[in-house]
Amino acid sequence: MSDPFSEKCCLIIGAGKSGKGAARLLLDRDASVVIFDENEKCDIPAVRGCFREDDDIKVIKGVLPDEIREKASLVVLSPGVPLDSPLVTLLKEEGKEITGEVELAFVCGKGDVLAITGTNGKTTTTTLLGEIMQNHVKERKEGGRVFVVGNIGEPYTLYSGEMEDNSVTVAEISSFQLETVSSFKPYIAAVLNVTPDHLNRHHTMEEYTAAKFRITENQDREDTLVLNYDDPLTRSMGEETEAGVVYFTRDEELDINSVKADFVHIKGREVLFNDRVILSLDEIKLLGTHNHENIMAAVGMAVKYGVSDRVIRDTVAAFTAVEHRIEFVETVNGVDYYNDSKGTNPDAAIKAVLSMVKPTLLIGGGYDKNSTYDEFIQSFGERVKLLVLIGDTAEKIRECAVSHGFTDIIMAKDLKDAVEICHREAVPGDAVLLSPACASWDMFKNYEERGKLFKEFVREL
Ligand code: UMA
Repeated sequence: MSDPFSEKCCLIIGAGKSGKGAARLLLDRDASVVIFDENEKCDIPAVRGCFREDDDIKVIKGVLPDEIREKASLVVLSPGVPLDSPLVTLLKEEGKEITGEVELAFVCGKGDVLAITGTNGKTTTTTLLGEIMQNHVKERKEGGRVFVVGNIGEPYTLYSGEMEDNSVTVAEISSFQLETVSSFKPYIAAVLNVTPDHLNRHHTMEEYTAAKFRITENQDREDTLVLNYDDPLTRSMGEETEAGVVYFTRDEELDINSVKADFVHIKGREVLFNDRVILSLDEIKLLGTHNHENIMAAVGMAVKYGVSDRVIRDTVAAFTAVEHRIEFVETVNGVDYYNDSKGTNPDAAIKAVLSMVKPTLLIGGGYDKNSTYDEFIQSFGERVKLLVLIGDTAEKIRECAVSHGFTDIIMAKDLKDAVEICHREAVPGDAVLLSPACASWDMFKNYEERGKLFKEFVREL
């Protein structure tokens, strides 16, 4: 059978990681490729430099010439491109075949796909499950490679071409990526939680939740969907999916036999799959009770995949925090510094705040995603002693804090200034936490850059 992408004219929108990954995949399948980026500041030679000289690829920025648009027979959207943007609307009106980077990767990939979505906890759960699967394939007869891809930062398309039938792909999938799937069908999927985020893109919670549900839309009874029973939005997905359901819950009072599904749950200090003890919470190194949910989700997925209890237990016990997620940086003058740059929405930042055991100086603020900050401020309790604000949302968060009676606030010029203010104000025994409750895009390329700079500034103190 001929390759459906061979000699196709493909237009990729967005010259970021996903756009480049999709381009590589399509070029390797003999397509001709145009990458278009709407940002006038896009560095065309740098993007072109990511490819071989003989690759059939053009890079264009600014305004898309009509003839390129007309010639395109397949359009691939990067996750950051909204489906209601003027360009996408025009392409839809013209009847173009439009797909997303994850859908393209799935169609071109091979092997088993384990996919994780949810507002928070995706990166930790994906990384943990990735390590469990690495240890699993090392031991099993058929071997195979494990790919940990997706929203976590490694574009899925970059690896699809390397996948074999015995490959295992562990994919972190965002709501942006799910908006453009059509045949994506993970063997095992998880939706960890759904709380308000990205409402500037999805407009309403209904649309955002519907995007998350798309992770299971092609699953059938041979597949598994792991869901958080304690979150009403994810719990109700269990009634709508065709897949077999595994719930996880932190509610020790819940009678799991009253619900027709498998359960991962906690009894005392033990994590169980139905009646079977898998591991003890005393063995884990991850900070914060919210991580119990991430561990339970990974356990549910791994058990359903057939990983041995021993491999699951040993891997979870050895697992430490992922970069940028309540990551311990250094102790300076008796003050502990934590980098939670991945706290890109109020709910994630609340989890970080609640994990702090010392009086905390909190650095917050960033890009405005139309979030509200009341619950974030209310979570401070006695823990947060000073709030240092940066970025576009600084004033909005300050007003919200003051309306809740929290007035120990300093407005900083930038992240470096915020770190220096905390260094000046903290006393031995305090903690400093960067957990902005906002995306980074007003001041930084992404949350990784924000987190790395934070660590640099701390190490310079
Ligand atoms: N662009 C356009 N037109 C638009 C929008 C963007 O031309 O309408 C261009 C921008 O000018 C830019 C490029 O598209 O040059 C960026 O594309 P992108 O925003 O899709 O970013 P990528 O570099 O491809 O990174 C994406 C994910 N980014 C987003 O979803 C915003 C990364 O997730 C992911 O790691 C990467 O693919 C690999 O899969 C980041 C993220 O912030 C971490 N995700 C959000 C989150 O976790 O909250 C969803």
